[in-house]
Amino acid sequence: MTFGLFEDMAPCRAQREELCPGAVVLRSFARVNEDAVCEALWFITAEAPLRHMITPGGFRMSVAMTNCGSYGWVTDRTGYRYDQIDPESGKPWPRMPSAFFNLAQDAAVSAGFKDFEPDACLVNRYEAGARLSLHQDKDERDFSAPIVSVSLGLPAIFLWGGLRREDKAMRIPLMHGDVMVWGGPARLRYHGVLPVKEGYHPRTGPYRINLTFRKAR
Ligand code: MD3
Ligand code: FE
Repeated sequence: MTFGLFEDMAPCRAQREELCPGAVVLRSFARVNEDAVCEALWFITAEAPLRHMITPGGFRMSVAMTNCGSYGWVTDRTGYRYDQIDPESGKPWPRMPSAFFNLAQDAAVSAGFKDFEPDACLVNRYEAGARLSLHQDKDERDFSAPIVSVSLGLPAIFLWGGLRREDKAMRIPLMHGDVMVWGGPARLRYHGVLPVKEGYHPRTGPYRINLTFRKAR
């Protein structure tokens, strides 16, 4: 019995695509422990509900967000920042579950980054039509740490640009369980997500969920 089980699981961590130095896609990497990851996710969103934040320009983001870990990424009319307090509740963000931390650390090691200790996990929830326009992630203090991102639920097309906004972006399909690691020279590249198509996924229902793990401080 167990042999059959392990034969099924082994290929999960085998597929890896190197996009450029510092950027790796680990296909299905998060599926090994997806039960624990999804369960932890519902616990976090119960404590710190997903919400549509307002950008400094006054726009409501189509992606709903929350955080766990010591720091959470927030935006409001005053700007973008990492904050130890959830502005909606006035309380600290939920702790980062060990299933999250271990997944992020394992993925970083697989991509060649030892000693990744994320202190922030941003949870992004995409409903049908939600998108993220091209941007750089620059609010972290130290760009030497990688970013690990985990895709769950509905598929999406990830836009992967260059170091300048005008650089032509490649389109990379991301499926449930895919994990990407971005470090080194890839860390400051522009990126985004095309509008998510309507659908239903047994794990997440009508949504795509993305977890991004960072070293904020
Ligand atoms: C490449 N999230 O939260 S994850 C974000 O799918 C964000 O929700 C997207 O961009 C999402 O900031 C993309 C993949 C990702 C995350 C961070 C990166 C790619 C990156 C940082 C630098 C370069
Ligand atoms: Fe980003």
